[in-house]
Amino acid sequence: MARVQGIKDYQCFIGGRWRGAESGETFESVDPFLAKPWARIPKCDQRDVDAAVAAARKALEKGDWANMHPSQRGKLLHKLGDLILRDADHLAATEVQDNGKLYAEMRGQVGYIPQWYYYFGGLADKIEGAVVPIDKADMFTYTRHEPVGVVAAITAWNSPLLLLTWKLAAALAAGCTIVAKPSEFTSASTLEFARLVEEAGFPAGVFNVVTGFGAEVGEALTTHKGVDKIAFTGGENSGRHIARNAAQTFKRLTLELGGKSAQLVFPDTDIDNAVKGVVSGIFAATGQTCIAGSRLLVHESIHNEFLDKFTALAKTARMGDPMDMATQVGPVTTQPQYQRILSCIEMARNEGAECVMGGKAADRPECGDGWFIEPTVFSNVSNSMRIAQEEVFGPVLSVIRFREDEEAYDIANDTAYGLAAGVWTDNPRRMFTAAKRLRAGSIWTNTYRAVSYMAPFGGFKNSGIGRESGQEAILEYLETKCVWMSYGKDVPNPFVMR
Ligand code: TXE
Repeated sequence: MARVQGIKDYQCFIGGRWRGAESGETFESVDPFLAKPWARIPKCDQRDVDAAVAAARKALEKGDWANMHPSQRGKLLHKLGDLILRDADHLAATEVQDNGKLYAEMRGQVGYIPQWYYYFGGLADKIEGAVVPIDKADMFTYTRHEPVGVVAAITAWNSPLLLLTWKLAAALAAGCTIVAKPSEFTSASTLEFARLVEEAGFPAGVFNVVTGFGAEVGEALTTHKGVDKIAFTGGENSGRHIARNAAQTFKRLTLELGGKSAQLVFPDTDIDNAVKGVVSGIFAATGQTCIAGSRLLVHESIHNEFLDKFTALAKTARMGDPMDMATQVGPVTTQPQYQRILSCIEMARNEGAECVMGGKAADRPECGDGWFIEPTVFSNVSNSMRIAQEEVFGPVLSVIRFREDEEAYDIANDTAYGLAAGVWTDNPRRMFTAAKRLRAGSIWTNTYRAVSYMAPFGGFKNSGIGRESGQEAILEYLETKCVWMSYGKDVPNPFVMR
């Protein structure tokens, strides 16, 4: 796919209007492969956030959206899905120019995104309350599920539209209104996407995009009294800070904060399959994924064979321009992230881990000026090392040996995170035991990195709060109201509880 040449100017989308930031200021978005700016983005501040939240509140409380029948909401979601499909090539190329991930991966993701809008569009008119068979005489009691309100959707740079969609499709189906804030590193695709929301015919104010930095725009949103719920994907520290902000007005909260997921390889597995699965878990997307399988727990009896086969396959990975369909490992998205990965590699060496592959910035000619890191493997890692405990968010694998199954489960669980785990075995007893013993939101057996609009996704422990996708995700965007109606003739004793 072709890149945008020169610098493209973007505007934010507030209350159905395209405009610059109130301050008139902008900031640059940088292409990670070329290490050069390619887009100018409005630098919003508190004033823009106030305007966006006011527009979202207005749309929530009065007018076309507030009065729209859920079936009609579902139709709009469906239409939005169709438009995304129509423009998938363009949206995917925009994401690649912003985040440097492979076009092959982003095109696949964007092509799959419509499914969330179809699925949640179908759910919009099936949000049913219940009649409670109440234990009081002459009383009719029922529940209503109502939209939670104005949602601040704050996303990270690794998969901007997918992460937004996981929030937006459920929130729109529930009847909420949204102020989205994409990462300052990757704002462009969310702004391109907003054009499709407009074209689909959503009323003004239902979906707004403010762009800018976490400390300014993110802070303004997460402390705003007009915001009822925050749905966030990002780093653990930002998540902790946001949860503190949310507590001030008890905003509802969904957090997806990454992980340190383990891939457990048992001796009865098909080694060649497991090798492919572990490679895909850590080197696909250059390891910049919340579900990266960054710890390999391998049985000591197959340790050497596995590692030989693993490094042999990983060494064949083609690095280069992410727009090229043949490229398998692209650059790191941001310069701070590139520096962080290199410092994690240094840290692992200092802790005594043995680097058996990579371990440095890539200086291959095909990498140009991009922020590339060689796929890296550390063996002889102990689970107490920081390299085994901290999320690197890059192509760095830590290899740990185990002897007993129970030991493997204990090591896998010995982390502050709990997002995902991979299990490689042909033994059904191990499959079920691992699924029960591992404390993580997604367990993949003989597969890895599978997600679906139908399957709930989220983390245990420090990996987050709440679930996205699947039927239960809609509950994250609803409040339950209980309505009591007495049809008795007399009001009973007013001095006691009924
Ligand atoms: O994320 P941030 P960063 C992890 C990964 C990475 C680390 C830091 O380990 O190394 O996080 O990445 C907004 N109030 N993940 O610094 O800062 C910010 O503007 C409100 C895991 O890029 O958390 C952006 O829109 N918002 C993760 C979003 O938060 C704030 C994916 C994410 O940025 C804010 C990415 C504040 N005070 C990184 N501060 C995953 N779960 O997959 C920042 N933001």
